[in-house]
Amino acid sequence: MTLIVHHLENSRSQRILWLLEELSLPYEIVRYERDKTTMLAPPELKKIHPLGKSPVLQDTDAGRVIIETGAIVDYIVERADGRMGPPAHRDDTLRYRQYLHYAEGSMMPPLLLLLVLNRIPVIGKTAAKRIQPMIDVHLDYVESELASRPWFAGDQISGADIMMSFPLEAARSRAGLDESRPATIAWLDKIHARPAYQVALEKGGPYAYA
Ligand SMILES: N[C@@H](CCC(=O)N[C@@H](CS)C(=O)NCC(=O)O)C(=O)O
Repeated sequence: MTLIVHHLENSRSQRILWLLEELSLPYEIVRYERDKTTMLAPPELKKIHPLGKSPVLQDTDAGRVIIETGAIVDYIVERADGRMGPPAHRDDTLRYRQYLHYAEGSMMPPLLLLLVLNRIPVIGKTAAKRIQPMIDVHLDYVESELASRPWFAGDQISGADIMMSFPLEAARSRAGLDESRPATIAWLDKIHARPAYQVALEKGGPYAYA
């Protein structure tokens, strides 16, 4: 099995490197730099997949190209015989599934909107103030969840934690996540201290959120 991660600097795809390191699976990385002005991915990424977004996982043996972080996490977990996948307990399984979708489906959209609005002079900053309360609802929910269990799905680290890392790192860097939400900050510190996270960071290159 040859897995190639098409990895954009300072991006969501850092999560895939972290997952592969947690699982000790062999993989290769093709690194891409953002355009310095637009911050978009370079056009070469469109040669791998028409959307030109990262992450993209290429499985050369199977002749497959997979996009969407959650789908890539599922694919890798399957390849790893379920390690880091849905836990055995039914409630934990349901939470695992929820967070796999929640990270990109619910939490990332307002964070992305905030980023875009903050780049628009004057009007953007005013509009951004309306987005912050929406993000706060998510941050309060996550804080209550992490105050009641050590990992997102339950007692064990899983793909749910991998998925939630990027929105929470982004929230800390640009959306007011701070020590006033101690369980979430403790969880971030805990994932950042993991050896696999650190190795992934080293291999991935520039990542402004850790
Ligand atoms: N929901 C998708 C989002 C993919 C996405 O937007 N990736 C960003 C990286 S943070 C990207 O490639 N941005 C560069 C661009 O849009 O050109 C996923 O989770 O894979």
